[in-house]
Amino acid sequence: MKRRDFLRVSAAGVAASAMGGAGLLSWTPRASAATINKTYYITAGYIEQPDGTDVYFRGFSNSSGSLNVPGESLIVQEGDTVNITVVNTLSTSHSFVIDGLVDSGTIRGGRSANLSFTANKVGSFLFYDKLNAPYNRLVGLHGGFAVMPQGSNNELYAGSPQFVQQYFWIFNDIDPVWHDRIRRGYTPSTQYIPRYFTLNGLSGRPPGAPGAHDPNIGSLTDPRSALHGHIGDRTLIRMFNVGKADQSVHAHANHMEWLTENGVIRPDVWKKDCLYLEGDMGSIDSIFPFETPPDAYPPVSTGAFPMHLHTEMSQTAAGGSYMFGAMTDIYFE
Ligand SMILES: [Cu+2]
Repeated sequence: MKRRDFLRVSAAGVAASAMGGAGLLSWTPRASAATINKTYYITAGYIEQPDGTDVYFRGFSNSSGSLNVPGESLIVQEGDTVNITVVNTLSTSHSFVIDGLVDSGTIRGGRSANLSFTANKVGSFLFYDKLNAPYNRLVGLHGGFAVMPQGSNNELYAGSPQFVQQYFWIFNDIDPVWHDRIRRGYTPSTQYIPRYFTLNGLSGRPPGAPGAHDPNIGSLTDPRSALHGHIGDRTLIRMFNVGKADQSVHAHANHMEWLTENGVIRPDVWKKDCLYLEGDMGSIDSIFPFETPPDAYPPVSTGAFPMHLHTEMSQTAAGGSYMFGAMTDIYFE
């Protein structure tokens, strides 16, 4: 791989990618199916981690000069024709796969693929690179894809509990030794030791830390991750775990309505504060109901509450730094 294949992603570069995607995703139903066109550029570069270490990533990016990890999410409607062009700007082979919907096969270095499929399954999906599994996915080649039921703007599937807004939460865990090994074209050969934990590509920056309150650097304020709502703004969260570590997703303030597990609709909707999210592409759909927090005293209807993972390791970076892991905030406005 040549030096020019690499992009140096500074804070400014990350700004461009983070703000390129919508934070709070809305959806307007259409009477008839549409044709959706999207181009992803497979690019590579470095993203600075909370301890200052630059770690190598690859992404499905919005331009040949940016690096988006995860790739920008897409929401389409059942029945839409989806045309996706994947431009592989790297010298390595990659693929673009949405299980059950599309599989590009191998896209060799320097080549492009024009994919077309009908979005004939509703729900939450991951697009990812299935080659060299799981390594290409782990180093950043993944993103969220959703198919809304035809004519609906408030259901996960026909007849599901309803919501008024939706987000993707894509979790990853990062072993920088593996990432560097993949950069050099080898298969990782050491024990997997994740040192960084991300939500939608970013880690927490607690108050006082460099980058705190910067939505392009910290996951606590990233508009793709932090939930914002008023009482009653029921919020669908489409969660994926592209990393290898199993996680427990814990929301404060309200219990979450647990709708699906690994793509399967649950027979009953349970309300839980912790949801078990399997590693290696586990998925969950849940609704955060934005109800008046039942346990706060004195009673409150506004304020910020955390969402974090319940493995202690996932709340750290670089083997120690606490509160620099996979977390965000939930803002009652
Ligand atoms: Cu907790």
